[in-house]
Amino acid sequence: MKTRAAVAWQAAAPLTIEEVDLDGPRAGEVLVEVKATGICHTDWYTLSGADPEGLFPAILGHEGAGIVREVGAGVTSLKAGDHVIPLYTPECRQCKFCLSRKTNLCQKIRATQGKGLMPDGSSRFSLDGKPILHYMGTSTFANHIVVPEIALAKIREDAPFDVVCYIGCGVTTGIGAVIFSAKVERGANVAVFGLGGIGLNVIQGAKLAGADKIIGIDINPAREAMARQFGMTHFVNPKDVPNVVDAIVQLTDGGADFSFECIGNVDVMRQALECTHKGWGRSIIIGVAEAGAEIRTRPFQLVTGRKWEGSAFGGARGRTDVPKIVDWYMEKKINIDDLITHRLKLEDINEGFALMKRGESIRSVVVY
Ligand code: NAD
Ligand code: DAO
Ligand code: ZN
Ligand code: ZN
Repeated sequence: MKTRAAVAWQAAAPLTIEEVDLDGPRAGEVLVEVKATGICHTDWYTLSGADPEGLFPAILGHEGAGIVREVGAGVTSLKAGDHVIPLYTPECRQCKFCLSRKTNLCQKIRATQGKGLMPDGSSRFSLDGKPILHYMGTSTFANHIVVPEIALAKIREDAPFDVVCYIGCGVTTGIGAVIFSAKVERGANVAVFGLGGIGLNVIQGAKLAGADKIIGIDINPAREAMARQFGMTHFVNPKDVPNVVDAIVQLTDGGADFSFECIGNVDVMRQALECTHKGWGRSIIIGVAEAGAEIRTRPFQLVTGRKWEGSAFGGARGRTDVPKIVDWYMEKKINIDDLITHRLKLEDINEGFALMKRGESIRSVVVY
C-alpha cells in the first residue's frame, strides 16, 4: 500500500512529506494506522545528526497511537480495529530480560530495531524501490506502519489518540520513573532537574505517589508556573542561587530522598546525585547525554549511601503498564491535556521541531 510519511533523508535537513510504499505485515507483525504522534526530543536528537546511531533515510517518530488495520500470520493478541500504542521498548514476555522481572528492557528484537529494520532483517518502507529505514521500531511519522505484535500495547477505545499518543514516550518515561523505577514513597522529598516534557511528568508522578516536597529546578523561569500546576511545591532557578546543591539540601533538611535528572547534562547529573540525602538518597538519570559523555562524582558520595541509577521508558513494561497509564488519564488521575501545547498537520511537522528548539512547546502533536 501507499502511505503518507515525513521522511528524514539526512541529518540536519528538514523532513519532507512523501507518498511511500509500505509492505503488508508478515508473520508476527501488525499493520497500524497511526492517528496521532507526539514530537519528542529524541526525534530531534537523531535528526540533528548528534545521535551516532542515527541512520538515514528513515521515518522517525516514536510517540504514536492508532488503530490495527491488519494482522500477519500467527498474531494472537491483536485484531483489526483494536486501538494501540506502539512501543519502542517491546515486551515479549519470553526473553531472559522479560523473564528476569528485574528490567523492562526486552531484548527480543533489539538488534534489528537498532539497525532500523524489522525482526526478519528487512524494511517494510520504500520509495521508488529503495528501502527507507524504520526508527525505534515505531516510525510514527508515517500514517501507516508495520510493527511486531510484541511492540504494541492494546488500549481502551474511548481514549483520544491526540492525547494518549504522548503516553508512547514522555508521559510514561516521567511518571513511570517515579512509580515503576524509583517507587517513590508517600511523604518523600523529591528534586526534579529540568521541567520540560519529561520533568513535568516526573512532577505529576511525584504528586501521584504522595511526595511531600517536590522541588523543581530549571534555568527557564517560564517553566515555574506550569510545574506548580502539576504539583511542584518549590522552585529553584540555578541562576538565582550561589549553589543549587546547597539550596536543595537546605530546603529538605539534609537532602532529597529522590532526585531525577531530566535534561541530559552530565554536570547537572552530578548536582542531582549530590543533593540527595546522605545514607539513603537515590538519584535517577532519565536525560540522555551526548554520545561519549561521562559522569563524575567523588566515590565517597556512594560510600556514604547515595545511589546513582537510571530509568528507560519509565521502567514500564509496555504491554502491561501502558494500558494502565491510559486508564489513569481517562480516570483523571493524571493530566496530559495541559502538556500538549500545539497540534499540527503532518505537513507542518518541521514547525513542531522549531517550536521545540525555541523552548516554546512542551509537546507538539501531529494529528493525521
Ligand atoms: P526539554 O528540552 O523539554 O526539557 C529540558 C528542560 O531542562 C528545559 O526546561 C530546560 O530549560 C531545562 N534545562 C536545561 N539546562 C538546564 C540546566 N543546566 N539546569 C536546569 N535546567 C536546565 O526535554 P525533555 O523532552 O523533557 O527531555 C529531557 C531528556 O530526557 C532528554 O535528554 C531526552 O532525550 C531524555 N529522554 C529520556 C528517556 C528515557 O527513557 N530515559 C525518554 C525520553 C526522553
Ligand atoms: O535495550 O538497549 C536497549 C535499548 C533501550 C532503549 C531505551 C531508550 C531510552 C532512552 C532513549 C530515549 C527514548 C525516547
Ligand atoms: Zn521520546
Ligand atoms: Zn522480552
